[in-house]
Amino acid sequence: MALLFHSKIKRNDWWQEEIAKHIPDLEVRFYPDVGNPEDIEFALCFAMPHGVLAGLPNLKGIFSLGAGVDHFFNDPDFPRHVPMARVVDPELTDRMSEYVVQHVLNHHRYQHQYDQQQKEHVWKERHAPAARDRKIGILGLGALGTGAAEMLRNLNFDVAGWSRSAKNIDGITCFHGADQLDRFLARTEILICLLPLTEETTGILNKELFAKLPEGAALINPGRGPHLVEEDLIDALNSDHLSAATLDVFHQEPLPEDNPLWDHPKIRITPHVASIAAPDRVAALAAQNILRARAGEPLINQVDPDKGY
Ligand code: NDP
Ligand code: OXD
Repeated sequence: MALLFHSKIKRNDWWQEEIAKHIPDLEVRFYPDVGNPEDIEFALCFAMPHGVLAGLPNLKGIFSLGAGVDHFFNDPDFPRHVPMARVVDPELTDRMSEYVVQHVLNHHRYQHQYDQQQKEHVWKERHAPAARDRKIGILGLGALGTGAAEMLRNLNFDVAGWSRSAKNIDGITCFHGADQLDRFLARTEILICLLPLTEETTGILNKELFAKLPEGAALINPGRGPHLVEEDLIDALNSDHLSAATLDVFHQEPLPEDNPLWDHPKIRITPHVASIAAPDRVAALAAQNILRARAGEPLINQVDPDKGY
């Protein structure tokens, strides 16, 4: 029996070695070299071409190479009955928290405005409030949202978060559900989106939501591109309702050269690098789950196909 691997980053020999460290007798095949589809017991992948997983009749487990699993559900033929798992890993969380802190500090200390001032040779001081008086809001209080919230709290920011179910996190003001979203937004000066991409969250960063943020609020989106309605962001920045935005993820990646987001003076762009799980950790997690699936045990970090994350 074999594992089928697919990633946009081609380091096949390396993955073979990493997986062999844990399960030496597992044959690893690299898409598109599937061989006999009946041999494939597991898949470890990101953005596998649509329909491929549905053609593997003996699959016992599907593992995402990343934290997000929207790439699975985008496939109309995705075999939802096969147990699936995603990556939850402290190092992945720490890297995301670093990204969030880096960009929160930029917005908090007006770095976007100073970058512009430098281009225009303008000397104009702006004094940021104390961190305890800066209100940060995180959409999504899962593995990544909670990690970022805690790191920001430890820098003394006034941090709130919003999730689907109720939470109780030390030092974080927690809101949940559609009924509490407006109250959460009304207090948020720097908004970070760390939601998974689902039917419910697609397009959530839109003009109605921006209108509920205080004047001058900033946005950081390391979630997924389709969370954002790009035209609504451009309008909100042009009208000065929002002051600036940092975007890591996009509807189309790489971001097409002619996309207007590139040149907007209030937008800072990073190329989907907010966080990444180290391959040795991903291979170790997949190996643990392979052994569990073979023993008929539930997977670690199992994804609920009904919730979509
Ligand atoms: P989790 O599944 O751990 O957390 C998701 C959070 O979102 C949970 O708190 C959940 O609420 C909340 N949520 C989901 N749907 C809703 C909803 N409809 N209304 C309110 N809250 C909702 O995910 P992670 O924290 O591990 O990852 C989040 C996302 O980050 C990934 O899905 C991926 O898109 C993105 N990501 C981006 C990376 C990058 O480099 N840019 C790297 C890694 C991930 P509840 O707790 O109640 O279930
Ligand atoms: C992920 C990502 O989901 O890298 O892990 O975006």
